[in-house]
Amino acid sequence: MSLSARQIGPARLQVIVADITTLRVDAIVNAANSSLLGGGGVDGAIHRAAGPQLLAECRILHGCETGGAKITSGYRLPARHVIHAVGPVWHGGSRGEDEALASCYRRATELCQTHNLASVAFPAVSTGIYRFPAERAARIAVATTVDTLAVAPSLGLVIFCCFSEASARLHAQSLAEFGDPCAE
Ligand code: AR6
Repeated sequence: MSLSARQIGPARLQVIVADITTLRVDAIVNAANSSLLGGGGVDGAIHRAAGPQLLAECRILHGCETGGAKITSGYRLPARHVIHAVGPVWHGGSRGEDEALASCYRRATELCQTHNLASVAFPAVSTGIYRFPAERAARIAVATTVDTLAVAPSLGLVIFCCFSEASARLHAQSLAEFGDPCAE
């Protein structure tokens, strides 16, 4: 169920509470680490659901820098692709964490355009094991994605797929600052 939705130009932006591995979209975004070789949290869930071929493809990518993103196939997932984005570990905010988090969302959105994808779902990157403060992360996630939509006209649907009601509320609050409310 969509808790909040806005229309920004051709793109509909939604906030939902769901397990991202269940979504049938062109791409789901993974909150990966720089090895791209799997881990816990949403990364573990995505690799479990996609199956071993995902790890095999990740191995040939040779990692990814913090703030970057790389795309693979989705294998057994309902999603066609996985965009592996590497968020920053939170160290208090003075080590470029905001910029690195924004860069993840920007790079992931740009990859959607490069691959002509029409729908994408983001988890709340860095807000779990990497301890980025949730409210600050939600503002950066929404603001950066809205900004980057201008260079990603292929995208008709952007989903902020939250894992808790609290996280969804934060994303909905940020989204309320942009665009026109949609009919639910
Ligand atoms: N669907 C949607 N969101 C989820 C799911 C799911 N199935 N599972 C967790 N979340 P985290 P990080 C939420 O810890 O902070 C891994 O080991 C979760 O509640 O997955 O970026 C990687 O390999 C939180 O809101 O990622 C890295 O080493 C959000 O996803 C490291 O963790 C992100 O939490 C990355 O840490």
